[in-house]
Parts: sequence; structure tokens; C-alpha cells
Amino acid sequence: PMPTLAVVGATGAVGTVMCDLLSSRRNVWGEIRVVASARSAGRKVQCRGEELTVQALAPEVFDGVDVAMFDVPDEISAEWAPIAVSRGAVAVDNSGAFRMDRDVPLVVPEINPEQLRNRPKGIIANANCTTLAMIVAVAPLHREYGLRELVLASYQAVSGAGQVGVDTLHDQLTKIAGDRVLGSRPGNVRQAVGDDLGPFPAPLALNVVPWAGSLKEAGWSSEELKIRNESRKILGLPDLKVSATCVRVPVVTGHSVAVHAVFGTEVDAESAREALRNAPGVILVDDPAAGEFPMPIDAVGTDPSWVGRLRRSMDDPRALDLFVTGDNLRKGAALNTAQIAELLAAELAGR
Ligand code: 11C
Repeated sequence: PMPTLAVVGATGAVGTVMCDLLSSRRNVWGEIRVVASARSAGRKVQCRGEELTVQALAPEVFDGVDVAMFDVPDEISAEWAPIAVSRGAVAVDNSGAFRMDRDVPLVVPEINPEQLRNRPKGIIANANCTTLAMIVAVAPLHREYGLRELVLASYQAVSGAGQVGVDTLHDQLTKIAGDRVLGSRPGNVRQAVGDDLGPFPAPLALNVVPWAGSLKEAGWSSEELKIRNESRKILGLPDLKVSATCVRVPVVTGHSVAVHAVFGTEVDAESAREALRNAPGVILVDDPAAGEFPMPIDAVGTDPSWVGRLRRSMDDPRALDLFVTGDNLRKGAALNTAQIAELLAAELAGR
């Protein structure tokens, strides 16, 4: 029999993309159960051409489930992923709750699929969306040249903060539409947008906000620390130097990262491009003369990490500069989770 899958958080921004993805990928699942908070129970969700009824999260929904995907906030995953495991499922968790747990592998199928087997807690973690977009492109360069350091600036879309982030940006754009004075004087965008900033600390319309996540030690944001810690774990480089500045921009979907990567050996832009052309999950879009760059408006709704603007540093023959864009809801979340779940399904089929 084909394995049973549960999608927990099926009605959220990532869960919605997950149901789309499950409809378009090779079908490896028997029954699919869609699960969400009691508030969403009874709603109908389209998945694989079937209309599924959302079930309220409860221990019994995991009975008979082989693989349970979690696209829910950290505290819900922390409580419920172990419950799913106790009912016999393997949990694939997209929250931050387990990523840095030594007994939980942090898997990117293009990079470290072998880690999947090492899961003493029955839980596998999925990385943060900003880490994922970037790491898929950086890993093949690491294999080529040996990575020593990353200096990063992110340009993160509002859907990283969930559906409420998307609604907030669109509401703000509606409020400012047509007023050509906005943005020309201090405070006039704030005034037009009003007090409802949604999940963000400042207006996103006509703005960039150098902040994502919560405040951690010494002025770093949680998002910046996640990128550092997760990159180290995924690449197996515990001492990798990483400095990130995470910035929110008025983009609906598609996280971008400007990357300065320093390696152990001298690099060559053409051989780096060749490594990227051959890398799984990467598409090279690098023709400035033709106006071809990686950008969210093109990468949204697609699977790969788009990479371009690749140059060798002018001042360091061991460093590359590049720009990466990936769909934060797909490779950054639902797609990577689905890929991990499909590897588990193949493992189950081989038993
Ligand atoms: C954002 N990357 O764009 C965040 C959202 O650790 O999975 C995802 C947070 C996480 O706001």
C-alpha cells in the first residue's frame, strides 16, 4: 500500500502551496489527511484533484499516518511533532523548533540527503526559507572551492511572515495608490499607511525594513542567527564564519540574498558558473547585458534557486559575489518538505 501523509497547517500560506505541490508532483501517497487548528476544521481544501476536509489537530489524526508534515508555528510543532511520532509517524517539521537539535537532522535533499537516516527522535527538520534559497546555490561552490566565510544581505518577501504579511502589504499598497507625493517627505508614507503594520515593525509599502524575526543577543535578529546556525549545520562546517543582515522588502513572494562567499582556494567565475549549471535545484540566470537577473517576479511559483550576478571579487581572488532568488514558500518551505517526505516514502517502499 502507498504511505499515508498528514499535512498539518494545511490552510496557512505554506500549507496552501503544499497542497498545490502535492497535486503536481509524482504521486507517491495513498491517503492524504489535511489538518489544521480547530478554527479551520471542516474547511475544504483541494489536493491532488480531491476535495479534502480539514481535520482539527488531535492525537488520533496521526493514527495510521506514515509521514506527517508540519507547517505551523514553533510552539505548535514543539508540542505536536513528538505526538505524531508517538503515534507511529515520521515528522518533517518546517518550524524552527527542532532545527538545531543534535538528534534532528536538518536536510536539504540536494545537499545532505544521507542525514535523513540519522533521526533518533523520528523528526527531520526543514531549514528557514532564507537559508534554503541561498544554501542550494552555495553548496555546489563549497564542493568546488571549500567555503570559509559568508557575508550576506537578504531581501525578504512579506509572505515569509505568512498570509497576514501578504494581506498587510496589499492593504498598504491600496492605501497609497495614486498619491505621487508619498515617499518624498519624512513621515508621509507612515501617515498614509496608518497604524496597522501587521507583523512588521514599519510600513513595507515604498520602503525597506532592515529587520526580520525577533531581537537576540548583541543586536542580531533571530533570522540572522538562523541563517548562520543552519548554514553551518547543513554544510557540516561548525566554524563557518557567517555575517548576515536580514531585510524585508515590498515583495509578495521570493526571498533574495546578496552573497559574498570566501573560499579556501582561488576561484574562477567561469568554472563557478559551470558548477552552478550542473548543480541540482539551481538555475543560472546571469546575462546583465540582456537584462537577465534572478528576481522574485520571475522566480515566484518555480522550484529552483535562481542565481546570477556572479563575479569574482575584485580584491580577493578567493571570493565570489552573487545574487540568489528563491520562492520562499516552495523551495524555502513546502517543496523542500515535500522532497524530504518523498525520500521517506521511497524508504518505506523499500522495506
Ligand atoms: C521570514 N524566514 O521570512 C522567515 C519566516 O524560521 O521558518 C520563516 C521562519 C522560520 O519571515
